[in-house]
Amino acid sequence: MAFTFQINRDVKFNHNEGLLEKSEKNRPEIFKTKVVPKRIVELVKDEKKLNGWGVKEADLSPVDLSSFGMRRDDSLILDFGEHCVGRFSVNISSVGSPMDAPLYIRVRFGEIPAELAGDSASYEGWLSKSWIQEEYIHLDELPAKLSLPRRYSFRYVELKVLDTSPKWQAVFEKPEVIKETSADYKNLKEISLEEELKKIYDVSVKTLAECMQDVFEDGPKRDRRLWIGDLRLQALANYVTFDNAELVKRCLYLFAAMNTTEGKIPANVFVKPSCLPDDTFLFDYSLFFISVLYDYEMAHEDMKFLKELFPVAKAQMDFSLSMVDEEGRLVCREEYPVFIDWSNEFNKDTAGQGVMIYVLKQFIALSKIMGEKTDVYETVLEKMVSYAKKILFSPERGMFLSGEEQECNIASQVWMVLAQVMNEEENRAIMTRAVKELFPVKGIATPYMYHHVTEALFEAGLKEEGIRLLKLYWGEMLRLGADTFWEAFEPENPNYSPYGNPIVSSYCHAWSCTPVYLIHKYLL
Ligand code: RAM
Repeated sequence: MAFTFQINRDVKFNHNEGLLEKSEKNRPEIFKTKVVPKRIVELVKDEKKLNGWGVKEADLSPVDLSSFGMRRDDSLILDFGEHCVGRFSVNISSVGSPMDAPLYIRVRFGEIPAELAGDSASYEGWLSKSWIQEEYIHLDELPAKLSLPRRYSFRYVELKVLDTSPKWQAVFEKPEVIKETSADYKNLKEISLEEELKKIYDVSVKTLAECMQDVFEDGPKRDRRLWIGDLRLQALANYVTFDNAELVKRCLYLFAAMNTTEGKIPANVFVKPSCLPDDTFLFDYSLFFISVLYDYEMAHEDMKFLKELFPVAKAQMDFSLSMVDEEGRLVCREEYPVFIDWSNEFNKDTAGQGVMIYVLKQFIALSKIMGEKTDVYETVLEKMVSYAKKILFSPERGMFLSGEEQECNIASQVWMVLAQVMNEEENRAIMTRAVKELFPVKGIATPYMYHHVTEALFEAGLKEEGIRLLKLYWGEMLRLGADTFWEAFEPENPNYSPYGNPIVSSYCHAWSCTPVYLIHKYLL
């Protein structure tokens, strides 16, 4: 795991009130629906499920709750039958003698069973433990309706009585969640597909919907925030499903309003309690602002919007050009890393060059729509492509190499293919080699990178390989029990968590929602 915190307190940000107002005008409607638990379950060890935990139906059912008094250390797990993002409430009363002590309970929320099997006290990971969805609550008076103010992301809710008194028991009734999403299911069209792909399709739609909130969040459990790398993929998946154009606009306005005075777009922004950019910068994420704008234009031609945001896109591109040397080589800086994937175990120079070429082409296309001159950009593009072809491509290996060690990794092939540096036939040959020599992919835990690998296979015309990877990667998450697709999954090491403990991992994560986009683009 190599994603590290950045602290860049000296960076000066713009705060364009006009653009922020526009982002506000595009704030989405939040649709709310009530869901009640479908059953009560118990945790069971199950090696076939993620982290070795599954559930089985308990003898008690939700309708029996009103006659079930709970005393010290009693607990139960409510199963809502689907992944939910929303607000939880439950009515609690006491039975027996008068309530001679407060009720003390613990409420835990889990997207997967394993989260409830863990003990939060043992968590020592580098990510804040404040993300653990667990509350300790005192109630002095019963009956009461407990309505938790936070929004949670879960399928399972564990209610545990830490103490009552020997004289009375607590009774829980009418547990419910009011689910929240800005995805309008009315816009979703039915499609027909063979069974396994349809299941993958449906779960990726659900993943997307759960992440569509007031902004496109990366994960409704964590980080509950607008990250541009996730946004780019969500927007693509959104156009072929819910098609909430305003939500994409809102997110683009937010980034555009809060770039740095040098023109750099931050990797993520906060919107609560007020709009604030994060002082984290990833080279490729910044560039993807242009990509999201380009994709938006392709999906919803909107000249007025493009005119508003083009100067911000141009500032980002002009800043990025300063990182390209005379030969056409992208020279990245340590304080502005290329992300590509969480892993830092491989060299990212060539992949970074591929991303820059990919985005530069989109920027030139946008400039042409704007009627702007493009010669400066075309010159750099030519140089970058020629550097890639002459220096980075190895005719002997039939693939691209990266860094001083001349490393041949999957990310380089993928981004050079996505950037269409070579022609169709060459791309096909490159990905065919990659499949032969670099598959099965190892050491990659993000669906984000797996998305790009799969897309590169389709782009190179290797349809069967693309389908195989879709089924292998996203299909395997389903086999391990996924209701929504995860933030991290390393097929060769399924129980891997980037944080050393599943309780802070996100099991509904935007950057894994892309099968729906890939299926629409390449298979329907
Ligand atoms: C993590 C999140 C987010 C991603 C960044 C780079 O914090 O998973 O989705 O975009 O990494």
